[in-house]
Amino acid sequence: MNERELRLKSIAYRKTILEIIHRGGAGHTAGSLSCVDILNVLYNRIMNITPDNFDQVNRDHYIQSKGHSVEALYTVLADQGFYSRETLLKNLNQPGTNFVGHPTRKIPGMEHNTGALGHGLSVATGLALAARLNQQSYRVYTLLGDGELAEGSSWEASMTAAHYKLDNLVTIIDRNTLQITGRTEEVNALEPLADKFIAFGYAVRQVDGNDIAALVNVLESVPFEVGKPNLLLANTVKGKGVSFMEDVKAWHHKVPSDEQLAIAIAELNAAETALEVSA
Ligand SMILES: Cc1ncc(C[n+]2csc(CCOP(=O)(O)OP(=O)(O)O)c2C)c(N)n1
Ligand SMILES: [Mg+2]
Repeated sequence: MNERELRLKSIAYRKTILEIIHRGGAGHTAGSLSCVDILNVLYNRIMNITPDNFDQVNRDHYIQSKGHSVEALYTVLADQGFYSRETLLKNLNQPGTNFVGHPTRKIPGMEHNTGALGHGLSVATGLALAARLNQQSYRVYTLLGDGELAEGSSWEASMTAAHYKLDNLVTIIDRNTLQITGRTEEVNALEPLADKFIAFGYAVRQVDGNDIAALVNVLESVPFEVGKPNLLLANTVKGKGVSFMEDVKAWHHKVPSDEQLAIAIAELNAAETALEVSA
């Protein structure tokens, strides 16, 4: 998929995320919008994960440690053909469904249960180490929130990943600078974040995590350094793509009203038209 197609996909994904959260009456709106460009590039350009190979071990693996942004992942998995978009639209948060507010392995294409923050990197590190031990060629990708880094287990896993020189592990931080209760730097400061990861033994790159071309570029350059785990600091905007949601704390898990949904969809339609006209 080329860059223009990927950019159109991101707009379509954003519309679906908003629609399912609106219909389902709950969800993590802004965190899904901040990371959806990353998921788009991973699933449509970088990773080797399909409904046909999902039961095989020697394919890439993706663990979404910031499980609360499951609406972005549900949307992308539907588009990959793990289930239909209609199934997702109809079921999110409905009684008796498996399409609940955090990832579970009851959903086709879902690698691991997450939602309690701080677990994904440990599991991803284990999977990456297993590839090394079993002489398999797959890579393991995991996405963490920046607020999530308050969980100490992420740093324990980082020590292990560096110790075992897991350059088949790609850890991406959705660095939107907000967590649930405010700015990360006010709640539990992270900076200097890149320096911390370098000190833990990662090869670190930074990218605009809402820029499709930049994401393709950097993710195609993995491994960043042979013998070191990869860390991508993806600078994103929480609520990206919808003017009144961007960088606003309250949209962490606020649900758009009918009117807000209409305005948001109109904005995304305008972005889509602008992209089509520029072709
Ligand atoms: C162990 C644990 N503690 C608390 C929570 C509640 N919680 C859900 S989302 C969130 C904020 C996460 O912030 P961040 O990782 O920055 O996510 P993003 O900004 O990408 O939405 C918190 C504290 C949780 N899910 N798990
Ligand atoms: Mg955050």
